[in-house]
Amino acid sequence: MKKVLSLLFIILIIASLVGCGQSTETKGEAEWSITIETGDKTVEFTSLDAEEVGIETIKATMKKKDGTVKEQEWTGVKLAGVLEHAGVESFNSVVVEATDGYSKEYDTSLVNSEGTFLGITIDGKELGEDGPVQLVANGKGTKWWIKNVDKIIVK
Ligand SMILES: Nc1nc2c(c(=O)[nH]1)N[C@H]1C(S)=C(S)[C@@H](COP(=O)(O)O)O[C@H]1N2
Ligand SMILES: [Mo]
Repeated sequence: MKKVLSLLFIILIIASLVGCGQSTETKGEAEWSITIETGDKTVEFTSLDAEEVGIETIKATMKKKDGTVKEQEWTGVKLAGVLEHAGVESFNSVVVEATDGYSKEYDTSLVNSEGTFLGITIDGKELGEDGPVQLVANGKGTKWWIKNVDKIIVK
């Protein structure tokens, strides 16, 4: 009887180890990835990293050129949280660049603002041709809202 029990115990341990192996494998599938360049290293920031940082629901208002404002409900991760996750401790400014080459430079106060974040969904929907991620700058004009974010360069 003792032999049977210890055999069962060993099988249980092996089964749980195999189970762990599988869960780390499924963790490898990121939906999107952007690049973060710091002075000394280049790292990837993926949808899985975003989940680790913590995806929040944030309301943001865009100032349109005709003077009107548009409020939308976003999910995303704060830019400051992205930088912290990438191990960035200090910076003077951050350049956010899109796949089409469009870019803007954000100063420390704008980067650390609650309303500056990597937006992932807007009003419950994925971003489609503006995505997979868009830089949202709550309260700022449309030129600060960078679609198709490709790279974050820390200066
Ligand atoms: N990737 C990318 N994002 C961008 C731009 C761009 O050229 N490329 N232009 C910006 C500017 S100047 C404006 S006014 C708005 C235009 O957004 P709309 O086409 O949705 O009005 O996108 C902003 N984000
Ligand atoms: Mo613009």
